[in-house]
Amino acid sequence: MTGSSDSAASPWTDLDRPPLREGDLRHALEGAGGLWREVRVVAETGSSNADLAARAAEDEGVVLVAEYQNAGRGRLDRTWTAPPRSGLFFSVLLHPGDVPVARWGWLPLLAGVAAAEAVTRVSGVDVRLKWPNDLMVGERKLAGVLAERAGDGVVLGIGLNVSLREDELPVPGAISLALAGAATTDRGPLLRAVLRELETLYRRWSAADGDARTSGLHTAYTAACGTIGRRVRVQLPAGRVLVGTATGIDDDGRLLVDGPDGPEAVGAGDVVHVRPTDEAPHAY
Ligand code: BT5
Repeated sequence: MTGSSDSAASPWTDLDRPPLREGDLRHALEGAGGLWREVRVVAETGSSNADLAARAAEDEGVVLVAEYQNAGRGRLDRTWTAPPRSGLFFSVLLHPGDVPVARWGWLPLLAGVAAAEAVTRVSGVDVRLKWPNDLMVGERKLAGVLAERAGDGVVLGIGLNVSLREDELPVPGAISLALAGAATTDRGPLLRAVLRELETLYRRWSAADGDARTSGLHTAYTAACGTIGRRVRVQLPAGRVLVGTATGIDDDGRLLVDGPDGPEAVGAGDVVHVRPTDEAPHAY
């Protein structure tokens, strides 16, 4: 799992991208009754999500941070790619055992809210969520969340672009904090802030038995979500495309879309924010 990232690192990376300091992170986060009981930083791995999924039987509260992933995972078999130390790539293991499984679908949304709030606060960059849990700066993607069921647990993974230059972006629609004019690109404080916010929201949500309304998560998500009120084009899993106006989020975290056939609740799909002029002409 661990190894040297030398093969993938350029001299520029090593000079200008200092490593995360595991000791500082552990000191700040571990113990004292907090959720995070083990924080580890590895130089390289395939996927931090895959590594923690293999450890799903352990107690919750493990955090694994990779300085580089050579097989980073996105949703739906897609990939997450970024140069060594250019961002934060980490996963956490949770066991929301007391919360009804039907409500676990809120966890990736919760992670999105926590990351967006913490990153906005520390970096000064206005980060909004694109449903379900992409972190966006304007219409460009800053970070993504991947939640995977593993045994009795859930592995939440977050990939956040911090110092990538324009020519390093893996896809044209991406952005980094540096490119967005962030007040800081120091990854330690950013990671600590995200993990603290994640702990706060997770405890609140768990204490409310996963009820998004009474825990305040529904309100927080709605406030952070830039999709609501927008015209959207949704690529649904079955291949159908739905175009309409996003009006809100239901109690299950689904996106409510007012489409040509009336209101619809979308549980999974890829959303594109569209300007009315971008829409394909309606077929009458
Ligand atoms: C996601 O998937 O956005 C979830 C990404 C989660 C990555 C973290 S890193 C730590 C943990 N360990 C893992 O192995 N994964 C998690 P999705 O919505 O499917 O988006 C993937 C798509 O985003 C790709 O197909 C690309 O188009 C684009 N993409 C890939 N790398 C990107 C990057 N660095 N920045 C912005 N977009 C990227």
